[in-house]
Amino acid sequence: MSKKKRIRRLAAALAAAAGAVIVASASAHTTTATVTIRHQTHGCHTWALSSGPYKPALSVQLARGATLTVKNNDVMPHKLVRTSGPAVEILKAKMGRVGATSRVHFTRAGVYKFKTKAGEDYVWASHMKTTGEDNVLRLTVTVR
Ligand SMILES: [Cu+2]
Repeated sequence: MSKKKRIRRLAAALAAAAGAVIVASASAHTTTATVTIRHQTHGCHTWALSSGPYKPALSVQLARGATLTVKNNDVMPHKLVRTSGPAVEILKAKMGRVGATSRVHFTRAGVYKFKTKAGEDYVWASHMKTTGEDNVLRLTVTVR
């Protein structure tokens, strides 16, 4: 095999492996997921699923029995609230300090919708200015 061909094959194998990783993370067999809230100048806050992009609205696919952790790294408190879907307990819904976490354990299949209610900036962060309307963080969790 020529060197060029070998490199091309290697590139194809790497691309296939990368594709497999993406498929695995999106599968319904995911049993834990972490969503992190961050502060940002435009829109005040966004959140991201593991190392994914930060956005105001997220969707997550989980397997039955999975646990979702929400971590608040914003400069203000957030309360996690369910807006629709099956009844489910939210442990420590009020995340009132940097690094506070809230947990939801899903035992039933269904489509759950959540949002957060943001509070006032912590005193030490009250000088921070943001631009645009504050985002309302929304999350759709599909449990199969
Ligand atoms: Cu914020």
